[in-house]
Amino acid sequence: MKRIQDARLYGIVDLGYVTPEKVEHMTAQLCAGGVDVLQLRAKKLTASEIERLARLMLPITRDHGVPLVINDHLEVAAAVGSEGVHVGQDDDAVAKARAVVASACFVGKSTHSLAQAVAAQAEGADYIGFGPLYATGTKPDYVPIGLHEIAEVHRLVTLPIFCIGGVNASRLDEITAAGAQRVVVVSAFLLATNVSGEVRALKQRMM
Ligand code: 3NM
Repeated sequence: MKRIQDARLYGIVDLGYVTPEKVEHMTAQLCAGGVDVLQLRAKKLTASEIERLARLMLPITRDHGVPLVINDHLEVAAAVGSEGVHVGQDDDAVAKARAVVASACFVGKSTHSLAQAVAAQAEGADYIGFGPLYATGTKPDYVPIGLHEIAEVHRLVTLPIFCIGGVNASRLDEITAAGAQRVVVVSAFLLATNVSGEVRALKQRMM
């Protein structure tokens, strides 16, 4: 199983883009392309439906040695034994997450400013998301933070930092030039004509 510390490319199966029937196929394509970690994110589904989808994904992700992260739903992460769980700023605290999930389960947290990034590290997160860098249809209500704080967040925070929000192949060079070492890509993968090819091409540029 890959370790979160070694991950550079983070994919998300977001049910805003993928229908439940396509979750297994999408999971297989993202893993085949080479994502290092994969999240299940479904803002509008019930916990039991998310649990059902997680159980479909796990044999595929484990076959590829890719950790599966459950977004928001601590109980689902605990029930299915996922390798990771992810919480947002408005969700449960990291300590609450740790109390619910297994000790081996890593905990990630979304951050949208330098102050939140520093706070998430102090709170004991295992990794952070940092963004949204650009305006994104996946989180339409969030104000983009741009690229200018990427270098500073890497000075202030020693955890793995996954830059997120509007990341795609045509922006990757400016994002890495700004100091990003790890990225999350959602819609640019899920909407690609050739998902595994898109992942593979971007992964090569992250190594
Ligand atoms: N979290 P896309 S931005 C799920 O800034 C998510 O915390 C963000 O999707 C954050 O790659 C985001 O399609 C959406 O822009 C990323």
